[in-house]
Amino acid sequence: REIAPGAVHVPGWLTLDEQRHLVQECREWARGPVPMRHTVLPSGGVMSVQTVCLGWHWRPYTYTRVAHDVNGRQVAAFPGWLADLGRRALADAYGRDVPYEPDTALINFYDGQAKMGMHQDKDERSDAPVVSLSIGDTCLFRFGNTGTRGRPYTDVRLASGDLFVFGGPSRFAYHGVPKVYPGTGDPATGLTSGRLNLTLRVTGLR
Ligand code: MD5
Ligand code: FE
Repeated sequence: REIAPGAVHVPGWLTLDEQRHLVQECREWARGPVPMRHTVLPSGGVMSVQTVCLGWHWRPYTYTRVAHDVNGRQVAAFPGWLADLGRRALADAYGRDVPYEPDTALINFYDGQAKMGMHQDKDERSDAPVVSLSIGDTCLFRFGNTGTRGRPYTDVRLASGDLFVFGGPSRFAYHGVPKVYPGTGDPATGLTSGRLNLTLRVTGLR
């Protein structure tokens, strides 16, 4: 389960009921106030994943309360129950209670063609762990290293219900999603195709 120091994979952590609840909530969050959409990069490129944010609106390379790049509206609040879920996730992954006050969630939807290139998550001003929850189709997740975006990698399949925590020395490692495997999810989650990934984060902003 410990892929690297601080990087812990807990397969099947979410119950089916929890996954169904999260899928329902994600459908609602995807509607607005800021709709889920493909993020446009400063280069002009368009991300293949679709994203909606809670608490803070992420745009490379900043977080704001208001989605200036979409519709100028303030994003939906980060709910207390989701912070509770994040604390339970950390406790189960690390085997001890850790203080954790996430204030933003990035919710990514991958259709069968979507991928995410190797990158580091450096827009947060905090080294607190990132909690990642996967629902729907299985993906190939590529966990790299902190020094370079290239090899060595550890490839891991992330399936529906899996928890991954990235803390300590793994917080700023390169990582990406080279592939999703269509048709591998359980329709009982309420998601009939594609993959949802929720990441809970501490922005360090106020
Ligand atoms: C995903 N999302 O599956 C991944 C899961 C993103 C993103 O990469 O930026 O939205 S989060 C994986 C992650 C987060 C923070 C640190 C590390 C991995 N890491 O150090 O490997 O959609
Ligand atoms: Fe990332």
